[in-house]
Amino acid sequence: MLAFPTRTLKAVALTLGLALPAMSSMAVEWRGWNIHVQDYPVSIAMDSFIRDVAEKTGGKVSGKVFHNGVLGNQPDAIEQVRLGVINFGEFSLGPMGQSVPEANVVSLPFIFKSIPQMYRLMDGEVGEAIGKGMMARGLVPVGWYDAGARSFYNAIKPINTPDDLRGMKVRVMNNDLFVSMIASMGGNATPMALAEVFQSIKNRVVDGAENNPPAYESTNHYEVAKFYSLTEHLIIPECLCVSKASWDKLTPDQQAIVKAAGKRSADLQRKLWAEREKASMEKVKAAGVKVNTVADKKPFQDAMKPVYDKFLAANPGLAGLVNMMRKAN
Ligand code: BDP
Repeated sequence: MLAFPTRTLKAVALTLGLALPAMSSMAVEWRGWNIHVQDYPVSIAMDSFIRDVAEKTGGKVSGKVFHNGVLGNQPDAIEQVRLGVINFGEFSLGPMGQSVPEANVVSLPFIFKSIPQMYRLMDGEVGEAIGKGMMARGLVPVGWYDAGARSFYNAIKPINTPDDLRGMKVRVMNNDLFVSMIASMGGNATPMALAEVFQSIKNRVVDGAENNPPAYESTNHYEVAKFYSLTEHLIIPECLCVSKASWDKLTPDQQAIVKAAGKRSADLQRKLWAEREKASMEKVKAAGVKVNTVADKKPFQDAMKPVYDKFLAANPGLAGLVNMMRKAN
């Protein structure tokens, strides 16, 4: 058999208008989606991931992460990665629930009992079940990142009981579960892209939102919503995901490299996250934010019953997983 260099084959194929099968010897350049600012734990870990991949594949798979959401909002970006238009991204499992039903189990309020428990379950059975759901819908999870716990902030008053949210307009991420979560406490939820939240609070289109300390701080929302109430109602992990379309074009060796780099980047992200959480809390307090802890979370947990009932009625196939998570220590 005659051996032609890949370049020649490619040129011939192009001239003849033929499609070439994916060739592992061809170098690819990936684009990565990220919503966060450049010095955010997620951003640093993603940059390190793609550098690591480039180095270990000898430059065959390299790329660049586009920070600050410049490649579009999160719900759109999830679809773009599913389609392979964008090669990888770091997503909250919150908005991902709209395309991957299994991911919704972590968007049930108070489902995890603590961050260490979330790690344990995500690194085990729960992560596996969600990962399978993602794979079936075009996303390959290569690392579970930490996003701490989300709490309410607003421009009006501290939240101490579910009733304090009555009548309040609260921005939520794009997922029906969060709309019913706010409704169950008598508030009005507005799903909205993160990029619009600052102006919307400033102009009082909404009264507040909810997020973890680093997101509250890095988006400057603390400048316009000065009450931060530590309800910690949602612990939603995040995922570094590769598009299955891009993944399928890699050799098994390259796939192993990408997986290992994803795992290393998650270890780095989790370490950076813990540090940033502390720094963000200090920064917002120094800026005059009134932080209150919520001594009794039970009334909030009790208020979530309709959210669970509705979810389980609509997703009977996920009841086993949800029950397992609720019983887990
Ligand atoms: C942050 C997540 C980010 C979400 C954002 C939001 O890291 O992925 O887009 O919350 O509330 O904590 O939209």
